[in-house]
Amino acid sequence: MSRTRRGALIVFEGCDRSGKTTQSDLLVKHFEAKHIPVKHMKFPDRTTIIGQMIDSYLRKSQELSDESIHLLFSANRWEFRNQMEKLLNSGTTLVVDRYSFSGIAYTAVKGKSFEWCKFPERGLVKPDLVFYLKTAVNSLESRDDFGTEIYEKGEIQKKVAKIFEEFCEKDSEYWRMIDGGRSIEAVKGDIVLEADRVLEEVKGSPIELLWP
Ligand code: Z5A
Repeated sequence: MSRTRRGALIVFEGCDRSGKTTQSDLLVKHFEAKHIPVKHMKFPDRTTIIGQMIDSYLRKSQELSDESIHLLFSANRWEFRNQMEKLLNSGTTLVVDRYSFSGIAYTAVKGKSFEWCKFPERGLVKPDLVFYLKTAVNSLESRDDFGTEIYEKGEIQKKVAKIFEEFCEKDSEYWRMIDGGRSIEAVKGDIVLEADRVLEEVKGSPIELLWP
């Protein structure tokens, strides 16, 4: 009896304007061209009621405590958790623009402990591959629209970048640091190679959860 091969959970992380949307779109198109079932997702997902509360906070029209906004970001992921697991098990690969690591990084820079930040993420699906698009913050500030939302400040982005780099070092078996300062095509080339490889690798392996 043939069993459906599972899809892979591939996440893009990075600072604001580092090219996550651009590269995750290109990766989705790459899989579509190969007729691989794929779904593009993005966190925060601003379409839900929780997502709309997050949107108001990011646009500075609603004030929230650090704890409340952290839990809302996490709850936004939990809204999609079961759907994500189902899609992966049915063979669909998920390409996700920001995930739990953004949740941890953007709250940790406000001074909350890592353990506190991680706790609400426990039990979400663990990515098979995370791309960290590393780009000099000074160059991001000149990209379109930088500076409109609450975290879009050079100082915050630099601290967040440091936390992503720590993840790359610590969890190197599924994190890949990609030099995002090159041309869009050059960045895509590296990503596609790694992503094709991971799709093959996960075929026989079970879905894992954050964090054991
Ligand atoms: N946040 C949080 O606190 N907690 C959480 O749990 C989560 C998020 C999930 C909104 O996230 C904020 O929420 C975010 C973290 C926080 N705050 N900050 N900072 P978001 O994902 O909705 O928004 P964003 O990070 O600001 O994403 P973005 O604006 O969509 O940026 P991007 O996707 O990384 O970049 P892009 O749209 O692909 O590219 C930006 C521009 O650069 C565009 O004009 C491109 O054409 C250009 N670009 C892209 N690649 C290149 C290269 N290689 N060279 C030159 N130019 C390029």
